[in-house]
Amino acid sequence: MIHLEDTITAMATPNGVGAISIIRISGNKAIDVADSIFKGKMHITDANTHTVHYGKVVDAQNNFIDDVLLTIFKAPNSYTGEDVIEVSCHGNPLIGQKIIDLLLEKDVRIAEPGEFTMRAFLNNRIDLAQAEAVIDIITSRSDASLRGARNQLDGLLSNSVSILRNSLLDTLSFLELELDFSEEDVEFVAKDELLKKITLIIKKIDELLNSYRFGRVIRDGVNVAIIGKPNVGKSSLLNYLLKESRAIVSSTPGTTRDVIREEISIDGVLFKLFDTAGIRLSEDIIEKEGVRRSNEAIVNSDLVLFVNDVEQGYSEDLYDELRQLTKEDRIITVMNKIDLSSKSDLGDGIKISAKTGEGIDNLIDQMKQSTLGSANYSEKSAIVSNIRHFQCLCSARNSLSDAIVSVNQKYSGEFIAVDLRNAADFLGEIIGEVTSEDVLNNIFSKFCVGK
Ligand SMILES: Nc1nc2c(ncn2[C@@H]2O[C@H](COP(=O)(O)OP(=O)(O)OP(=O)(O)O)[C@@H](O)[C@H]2O)c(=O)[nH]1
Ligand SMILES: [Mg+2]
Repeated sequence: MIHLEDTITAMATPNGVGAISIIRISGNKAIDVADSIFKGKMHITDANTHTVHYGKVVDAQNNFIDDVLLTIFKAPNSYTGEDVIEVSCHGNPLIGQKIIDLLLEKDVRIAEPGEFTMRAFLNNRIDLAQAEAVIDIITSRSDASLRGARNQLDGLLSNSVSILRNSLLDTLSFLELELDFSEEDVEFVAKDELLKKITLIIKKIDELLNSYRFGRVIRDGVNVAIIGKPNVGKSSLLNYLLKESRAIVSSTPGTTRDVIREEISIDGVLFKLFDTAGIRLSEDIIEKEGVRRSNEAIVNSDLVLFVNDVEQGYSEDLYDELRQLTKEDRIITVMNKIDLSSKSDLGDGIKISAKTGEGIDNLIDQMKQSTLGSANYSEKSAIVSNIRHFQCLCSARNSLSDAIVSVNQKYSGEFIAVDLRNAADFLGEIIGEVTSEDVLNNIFSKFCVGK
């Protein structure tokens, strides 16, 4: 249940020792409650919005708890749109907890995870896609994902979706008008005009859908499995990419047994590298388990670097195995150890030496190309990066396809109207114009308490 009338509080900073901790209070009692535990030069009930006040927090017996700075944001100009107080105290969890305990004695309750942001949404400070961007901003681990989340919080996706939805609602209202006059057989919307409009909206939805692959890569990074037979130089390649000697390299085949996970950033995009055990038939229990984990890494990867030793040649049989576990366009074939080879024909694939570094730039280009493609999105492009948004767009698109069938089959306007209404509702779900409480709870429960 959503209780907007409660005043809520939580630590807004991580639990632990730091220079300062911040406690947030939001709701219509926030200012009164804060005033009741605060001794400063003036009562903060008399203070202006967006002002900071120095003073002491004291308990009911006037015992000193800490000296603090208290910041006031009066509704509606606050994060949640309600009266908000932020108390900055010394960064000792004991102090923060004492202050929260004092507040809890005063008809204030602890906030649920994400409840501050949920209130910002319910009070129309931000829409749902923007609220989801807040969690992405907090959890982003690469420059690219941070930029993507910022773009979403700035409303680029929301605007695109709103424009499409409004244009659908416009069309729908004409159609409904026509239905009202159905007796008189007037046509407010010419059917070919209607088809044109729907087709145009589908095209725009497709553009958004197409941005998802890019958006997901930007947001979540790219899982890259380094796969190959034993001793081909997988761990050497990992080390070269990381510019450090992370994995053990040796001339003994079967050196790597477990999956080693490391991250690199290429052009601000996070690539999560998984160095794996060389794949071969083995009776050794540990090695067998290693191979099982290698296969798991393949299944979970967006990209497979299929490493071969040029001297031993390309392993056709392993490629066939790979193809059982992943799609062809996810596999980059790499021919390693070119420094050792005097062959003139080194076969297909990207030729590298994990020892000298030759060809690695090429490989990196190919990794970028395979995941980002020729995507040419600017800072101002609306990009879909969230699977929920992607699914809503797919559903909207399906409803619009149904609408086109209805028009072509000359079904009554009511059928077309239902399809258009569905499409508009699916678009509305993205920005939270149409949303169930379950969806909201599901989204906001992923937040941390205090956000
Ligand atoms: N000359 C040369 N040697 C290489 C190159 N890459 C790897 N090696 C050598 O090949 C041997 C195996 O390298 P690793 O990186 O351990 O191979 P791996 O594929 O991880 O092997 P496993 O973990 O056993 O599956 C080591 O002796 C490396 O020094 C290369 O490009 N050139
Ligand atoms: Mg290895």
